[in-house]
Amino acid sequence: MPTAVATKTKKAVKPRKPVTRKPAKRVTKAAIKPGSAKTKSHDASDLKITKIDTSYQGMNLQLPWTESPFFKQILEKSGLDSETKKLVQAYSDDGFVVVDLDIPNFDTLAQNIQNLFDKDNPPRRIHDAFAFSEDARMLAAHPKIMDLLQLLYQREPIPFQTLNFLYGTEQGTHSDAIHFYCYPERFMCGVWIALEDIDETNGALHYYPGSHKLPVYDMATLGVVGSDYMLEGREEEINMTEYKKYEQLVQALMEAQGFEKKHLYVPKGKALVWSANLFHGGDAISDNTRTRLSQVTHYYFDQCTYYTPMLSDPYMDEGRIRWRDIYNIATQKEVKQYYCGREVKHTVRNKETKW
Ligand SMILES: O=C(O)CCC(=O)C(=O)O
Ligand SMILES: [Fe+2]
Repeated sequence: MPTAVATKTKKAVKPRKPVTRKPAKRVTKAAIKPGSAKTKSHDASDLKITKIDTSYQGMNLQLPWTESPFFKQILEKSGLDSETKKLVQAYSDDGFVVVDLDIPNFDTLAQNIQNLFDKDNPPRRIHDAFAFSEDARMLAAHPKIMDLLQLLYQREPIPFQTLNFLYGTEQGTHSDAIHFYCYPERFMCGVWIALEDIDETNGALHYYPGSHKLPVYDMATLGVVGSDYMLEGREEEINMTEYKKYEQLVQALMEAQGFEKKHLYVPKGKALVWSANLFHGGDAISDNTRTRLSQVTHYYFDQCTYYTPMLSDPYMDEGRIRWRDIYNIATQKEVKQYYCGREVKHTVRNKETKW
């Protein structure tokens, strides 16, 4: 499993055009206690990379074992110690875990990441900072995170993109499975790291425990042909139009199904791992003087195929699937894709190549 973070080679990834907003000072208010709403967290320090037999009655399903219908049986015979069992059980039940990363020199690292943002006209987010920031790359491929994900998925984790935020995103609730997904299903997750204290006023992350157990909804569920936007070169436009319908669906789902909204009020250094279909988003910022420095890394796992659901219609024509080329931030290599153990090659479609 790749844990070492190489320091030399850099991939020329062009960060996306940043969205700018007014600069604000980074103020930490002594009166506000981060983590005051008590977020239970686990210690990620002593995890042993344990290879677990994820089969049940000779069947090894193409699903993360934590999301398998045989999870209980597999966990019982896993041989994991009781603390690790609790952590894995929590991930299976809730779709997330909060962990202490306990990274040395964390303040320097956080400061280095803050320095990536232009002081006078800071972008609200930096896409794929790992390409030019060793700190962002180190966080994305951190051994503690890689070990934890290896445990939870029993496959090699593939960090494939980083997002650094200076401010709260105020992003509507969603499941990442609408943006990037895979087959076999559910082999994807996000790791969100607080690079400064997070509380009620600086736009905390929110999430709905247990919501990962819902089906994966896509644009076609709403009767929308997302691939048309790709064919017509209107990829950006779908976000402003049909995606709003998706956000409305999610709101209605959370309410109708009675999921409880939780907020990640944590001190810097804590990380939340969310599973592929856990619904989450960014809270409103109530204090505009506050930043919310953070990093999200999205991970796939090996032996899968990878695609963008919002622009795909697998059941239309011969199957319109917007495949993704994946670069592994940890190994610094392009990732081979597999279907049931067989290597497969896809063409990443766009307006020119069509289907
Ligand atoms: O940081 C946030 O507020 C949400 C980010 C998010 O949803 C993501 O990166 O997948
Ligand atoms: Fe997300």
